[in-house]
Amino acid sequence: MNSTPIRDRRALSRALSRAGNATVSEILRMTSHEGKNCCRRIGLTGPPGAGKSSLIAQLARRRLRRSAELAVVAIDPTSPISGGALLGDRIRMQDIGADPHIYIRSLASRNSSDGLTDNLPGIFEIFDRAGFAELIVETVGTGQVDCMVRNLVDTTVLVLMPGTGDQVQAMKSGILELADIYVLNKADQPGAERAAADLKQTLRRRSSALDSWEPPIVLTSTSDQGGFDRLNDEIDRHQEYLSMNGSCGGLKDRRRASYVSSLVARRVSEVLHELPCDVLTQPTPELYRSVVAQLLPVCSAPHEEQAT
Ligand SMILES: Nc1nc2c(ncn2[C@@H]2O[C@H](COP(=O)(O)OP(=O)(O)O)[C@@H](O)[C@H]2O)c(=O)[nH]1
Ligand SMILES: [Mg+2]
Repeated sequence: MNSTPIRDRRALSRALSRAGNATVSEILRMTSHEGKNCCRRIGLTGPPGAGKSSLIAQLARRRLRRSAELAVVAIDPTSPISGGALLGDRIRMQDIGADPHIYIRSLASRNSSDGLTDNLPGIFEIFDRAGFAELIVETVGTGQVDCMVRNLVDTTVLVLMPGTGDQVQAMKSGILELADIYVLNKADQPGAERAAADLKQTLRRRSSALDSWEPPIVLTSTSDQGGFDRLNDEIDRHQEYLSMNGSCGGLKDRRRASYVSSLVARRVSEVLHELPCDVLTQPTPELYRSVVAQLLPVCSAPHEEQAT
């Protein structure tokens, strides 16, 4: 595809940092004008080490054939155990990092269980407004974050690998229900075919009453370029499915509702944090009223500003 290189990377980086550190009040001011909201979003999730970053490095060039500019957002846990993961991501993605049409941003999930300290929806909106046609986000595969990410992307890809009981873990945390495409990566390793068959069996039991999309299972491995091509095609097929079924509008409504819900939750914890200690000793109904009273001024701020 004919494309222009990303224009101002430094301005984009600054805007993303501002969004990542913004308070709820600042976020509401930043997002008072709706973005174009037409950036296609693909989420890759799955346990650490399954090969998500390696897959993104392979997928990115293929996606660029469909979009002029591609954003890649890699979210990693902020923990001493996986502290090296961000560096690992950068190494795995360094091949694509030099591409003038690809913008990569690594984010630490900090201590939040839902990834929202990084204001992920706000960060995605910045890519929207900057005119990116497509965005790939990599998240760490632990329950809450995955559920949240599903609310933020169009296509959720769950990446698993053979021989680790990943499917069982995924089932336990409920994420097996949530993916649009399943990838069994490291198909070069023993037990891949077996794991794919088990996964197929498990998915058969999944309720398909909600929609007519049947999630495919794609086997991938660094030693077979064909698997990456198939994954790329399945992503296209899912995006076509969404637009043919008019699901895009519903997805965007769900996305906005989830964003607002997370902002309210975050504002409540901001308010509780700011309250003087003596207010915290009040009986529950009074404390509740104090918190609610503090929420309202922030909600009305953007309108007041627009009116002036
Ligand atoms: N054997 C094999 N190893 C792979 C494959 N894909 C990735 N890896 C390796 O698996 C490790 C974890 O990969 P990474 O992409 O960082 O996983 P992530 O934590 O899910 O992002 C790295 O050492 C990769 O080189 C594959 O297809 N086959
Ligand atoms: Mg990674």
